[in-house]
This record gives sequence, C-alpha cells and structure tokens, in this order.
Amino acid sequence: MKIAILGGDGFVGWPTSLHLSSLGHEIHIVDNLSRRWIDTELGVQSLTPMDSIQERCRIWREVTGRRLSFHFLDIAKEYDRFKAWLEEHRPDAVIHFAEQRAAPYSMKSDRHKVYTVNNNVNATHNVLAALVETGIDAHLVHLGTMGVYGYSTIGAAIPEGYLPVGIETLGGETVQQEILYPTRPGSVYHMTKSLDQILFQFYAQNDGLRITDLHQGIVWGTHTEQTRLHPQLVNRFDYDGDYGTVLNRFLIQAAIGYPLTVHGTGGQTRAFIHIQDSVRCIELALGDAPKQGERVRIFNQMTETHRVRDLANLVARLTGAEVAFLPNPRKEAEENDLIVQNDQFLALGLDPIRLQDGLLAEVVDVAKKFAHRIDRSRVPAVSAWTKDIAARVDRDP
Ligand code: NAD
Ligand code: USQ
Repeated sequence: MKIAILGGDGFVGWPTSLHLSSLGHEIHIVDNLSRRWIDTELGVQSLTPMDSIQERCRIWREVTGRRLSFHFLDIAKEYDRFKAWLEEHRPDAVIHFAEQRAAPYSMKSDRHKVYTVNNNVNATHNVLAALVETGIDAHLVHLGTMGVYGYSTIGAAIPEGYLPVGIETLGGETVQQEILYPTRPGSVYHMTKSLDQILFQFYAQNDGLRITDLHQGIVWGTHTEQTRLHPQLVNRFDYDGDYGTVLNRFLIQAAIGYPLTVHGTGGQTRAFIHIQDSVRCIELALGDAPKQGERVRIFNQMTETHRVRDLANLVARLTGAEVAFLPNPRKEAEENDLIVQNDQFLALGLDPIRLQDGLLAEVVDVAKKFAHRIDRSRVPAVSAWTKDIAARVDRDP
C-alpha cells in the first residue's frame, strides 16, 4: 500500500513509519516539524539524540534499502497545499498522528489552548474535507485517546467507542440504539480528540469516508524492532513536565536519582500500551478497513491498566528510587478505577506485551545512557489546570 503518515516524525509516528516500511509499504511522512519547534519553545530536548528527519530517512535507506519520503507541510494551516499533495500522491491509506498531543502543554496558557484547538481540529477537518474533495477512497486511521471517555468510576468496562442505549418512544416501546460513548475530556487536548470524534461521525455518514479511530492509552517504552537497527534511527523520548508521560518519566527519574513525581495520592488509574504494541495495533487496524457506508470503527488501543502510585512503587522496587507525593497540578479524580474492553485487537491477533521488569530496566538503561542530556530543572510538571490550582501549587513547597 501507499501510506501517508501525517505526523510521522513524532514519538509514535516514526516507529510506525519504520514498521510499515519494513513490511514493504510505500511510506510518505508528512510533518510540519512543530514538535521540534515546541522543544525549542520550552527549552527542552528529547532524552535521545534525534537526527533531522531527512537524515533519519537517509539512514533507513542505507540500513534496509527501503525508501521513506518526507514532505514538509502543515496540515492545519496549508489546506490547499495538502489537497494538492493528496491529489498528486493518491495514498491508499492515511494515518493521522498530526496533532498537539500533550495535555499539560494544552493547559499552559490561553495561547496554548487556542493553538491546540486550532491545530488539532483544523488538521483533522482538513484531512476529511480534502479526502472528500479529491475523491480519494483512502482508509483514514486516526490516533485518538482513551482520555475521551473520562475517568469517573462506573464499575463497568468501557466499551470500544459505542454505548448501547434503550430509548423509550412516545408509544411506550423501548428502542435500542448505539451512540458514541459520552465524552468527558479532562484537558483542552483531550477535548480536541472528543471534537475529532464528531467530525469523523459526520464524514463517515455524509460522505462514506472509511475511518478507524484508535482510542490509545499512554504509550511507554522507546525502542521497537526497527529503531534498534541503527543508533541514528533511535526514537524520541520526552521526559519534561509537559510532554513526558508518566511511566517514561518515572523511569528517567529513577535513572538520575530524582524522586518519582506522583501527583496527589497517585490513585489515578490509566490505560497503557508499549510502543512496540502500538505500532503493531496500527498495522492490524490498517488491515481491517471498514467498508464505505460503515460507521466509524473504534478500537481501544491499550493492553493493561495501572494505578499511578502502583507504577511508582514498582519502579522504586526495581531501582531503589524514592517516591514523592506532590500537589497535583491537574484537575482530575484523585482515585478512579478503570476497566477497558480491548477484544477487537485481541481477536485480530495482538499478543500484548505486559509491563515486565526486563522492559522497564531496558528503558532505565536508555535513560542512564543519555542521562548527561537531562536538564533536571525541566523535570517538574508546572502547567496548572486552573488559576486556583496554579496559586495553590505555587504556595506549596
Ligand atoms: P508527537 O508530538 O511526538 O508527534 C506528533 C507529530 O505531528 C509531530 O512530529 C508534529 O510535528 C506533527 N504535527 C503536529 N501538528 C501538525 C500539523 N498541523 N501538520 C503537520 N504535522 C503536525 O506525538 P506522539 O506521541 O507521536 O502522538 C501521536 C498521536 O498519537 C497524537 O495524535 C496523540 O494524540 C496520539 N496518542 C499519543 C499517546 C502517547 O502516549 N504518546 C497516547 C495516546 C494517543
Ligand atoms: N502523572 C503523575 N506524575 C507525573 C506525570 C503524570 O502522577 O510526573 C499523572 C497525571 O496526573 C495523570 C496520569 O499520571 O493522572 C497520566 O498522565 P500522563 O501525562 O502520562 O498522560 P496524559 O496527560 O493523559 O496524556 C498522555 C499523552 C496523550 C494521550 C494520553 C492517553 O500525552 O497524548 O492521549 O496519554 S490517555 O491518558 O489514555 O488519555
């Protein structure tokens, strides 16, 4: 297949590009490199040294003989260029990673909220409008988030996207319907993914676009089979207070002797998936495209759930790190349970990688190797969800 990978220079997009290229697909990475600019804005850098995207593609060619094409383009701001690009390349599938993906970054200030909404909602809508206008019947695979469901404890498993409801008619009969699971986003970033869902629903119904939305949990780890092939193919690894995700942060903190930064009681339960499984799920979803006229296909792309304080204790046991319970800069439930259905990927043959000491230790080793690149002052998470929380967190030692 000819596959366009929008956001293919990012943490999940890069290993996905390599994985699908190694399977023989023709890969076109489309990216505006905004993630690299945000590193500059924040004064941080990936733990792992990343080469330019052009250099990464050159190395891949050298190592495997396979070609990756890179196209510098802003999906959100350059609609006409993007439409012309699609018209010229006519991909069989489009994988859409090209959004601002950090919840803390999206809550930093009003400017960051506005940027996140403009970038994410426009990027998604531009892709949809351009597919309709060009008449390209590509399968669109979007990376969404488990966070659209919210984290209120309901004592029932979260289904894959849709909720069956019985509605009583005026005649007193009960009619069964399936609706999109009600969204309850916990940040402006997560809210944009909720908005994306409505855009998908409309375009699938109105124009027959074939769309798969992957509600992904928190991705951890760094290497995949392909990124290991050469030091310059290494994946990015975010550790800072905005972009670093919880488990990867705990692992680098352990590596540099920084107390593990648990927010609040650490009673938050979240869904997780290893980066290797993430790229495998995308491959499986690609191979199982919906038909024209079918509703949006939604998968829960996660393999296990964990409570934050349990993860901290696990990493502490493994490495001897200390655990610090800090005031929570976010507005979120202090304690929640989470049960998630993920039967569809299991049925397609996913054999999940579970959190295991070996893999955790491997990430700590990566962190130790590049520890000299870590700026400790960028480790704390300082982005507060509300002005009240900002004032409170500031006063706390
Ligand atoms: P990332 O920030 O590392 O990568 C996103 C890429 O998209 C970057 O290379 C960026 O430059 C590019 N991009 C952003 N806006 C663009 C635009 N307007 N035009 C062109 N390119 C643009 O993020 P990631 O961690 O690789 O996540 C990829 C996707 O997966 C995101 O949509 C995210 O919401 C979703 N996701 C990520 C995680 C996770 O834990 N990392 C978990 C669940 C879902
Ligand atoms: N947390 C800590 N300490 C830290 C960092 C985070 O206790 O140092 C807590 C947070 O308060 C939160 C939980 O850990 O309760 C998860 O935070 P996170 O930053 O790992 O994850 P999140 O903000 O939800 O976002 C990440 C990705 C996002 C993706 C989402 C999947 O950045 O792109 O959509 O995970 S999910 O969480 O399933 O919605």
